[in-house]
Amino acid sequence: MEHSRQRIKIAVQKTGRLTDHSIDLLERCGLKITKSKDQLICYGENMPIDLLLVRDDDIPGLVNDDVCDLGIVGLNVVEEKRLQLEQRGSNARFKQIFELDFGHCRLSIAAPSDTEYQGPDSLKNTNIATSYIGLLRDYLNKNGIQAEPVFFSGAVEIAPKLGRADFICDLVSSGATLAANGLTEVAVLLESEAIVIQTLVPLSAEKQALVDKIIQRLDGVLKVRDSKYIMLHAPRAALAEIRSLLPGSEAPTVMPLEGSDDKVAIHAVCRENVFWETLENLKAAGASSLLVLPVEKMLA
Ligand code: PRT
Ligand code: ZN
Repeated sequence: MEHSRQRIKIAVQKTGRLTDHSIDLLERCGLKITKSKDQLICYGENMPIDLLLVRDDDIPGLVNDDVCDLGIVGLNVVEEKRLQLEQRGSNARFKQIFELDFGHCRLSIAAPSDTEYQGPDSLKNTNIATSYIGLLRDYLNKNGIQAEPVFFSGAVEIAPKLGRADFICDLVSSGATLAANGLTEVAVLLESEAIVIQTLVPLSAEKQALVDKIIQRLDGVLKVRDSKYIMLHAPRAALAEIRSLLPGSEAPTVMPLEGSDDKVAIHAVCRENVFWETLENLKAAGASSLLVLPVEKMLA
């Protein structure tokens, strides 16, 4: 194994909502890892890339401090860390490079269902329980509201019942947890999803080349996520109409069909999902032998 300084380190959540998606994404980039979730480090078998399996809250810090080159983590955690660093007078040394379209949730303020909420002013002089002190303070400051954040590290939703807070500020996805605790969402502070962050600390040329390679692969995997490869036969006369019906496709390949002067074969990459309705419309426009295939990888 190469010297560990020459290997790329990617911070990934050890166990939680982001773990499987994150590892799946890296495997799609061609990384083979020895999966042992009990370990802190998973070594890449076929590339000089290792995964650090840690708590999600530690990921922005590890990238900020140049322990890891890349990290996969929720935007909520990244923004909270950025605000904490700003509060201490330092700038974050990481940047966001991709949105990953998983781990969707929102950071919201919620109130006991019998609370009369009439906009942010209703938060004045109240106590708000949260583990996102930075993001909550930022929201209160921007709205010019004096309120008291109360730190809760978990089970934030029970704070009003315990008499510890008037409101809560926590992550919501389906809303079932709020409903089960008699709470109603009143304001959304941040829409979040998993993102990839990269260190801003300059890397050696060798390491930078590897980071660029993994970024290019990530880009390729993410770009084809909803893409489909479509093949069909069509009368030459219907070409213009058929092209206009192909969703999100660039110049398709048009090929003559052996033994047929008036028909062509069309192949195209559609950058959106191809629904049954689209196929039915294509057929109505004269297309036949329609075939839709998933796209696994793409390198522009
Ligand atoms: O151990 P570690 O610190 O790594 O894990 P964790 O418990 O802090 O994180 P985890 O695995 O719960 O979440 C990781 C990331 O997933 C979060 O930082 C978010 O970016 C994202 N995510 C997406 C969520 C949710 N959806 C979510 N629903 N994180 C937490 N929740 C919780 C929320 O806190 C509340 O308790 O789920 C409950 C609400 O869910 P609903 O569906 O009832 O609204
Ligand atoms: Zn966490």
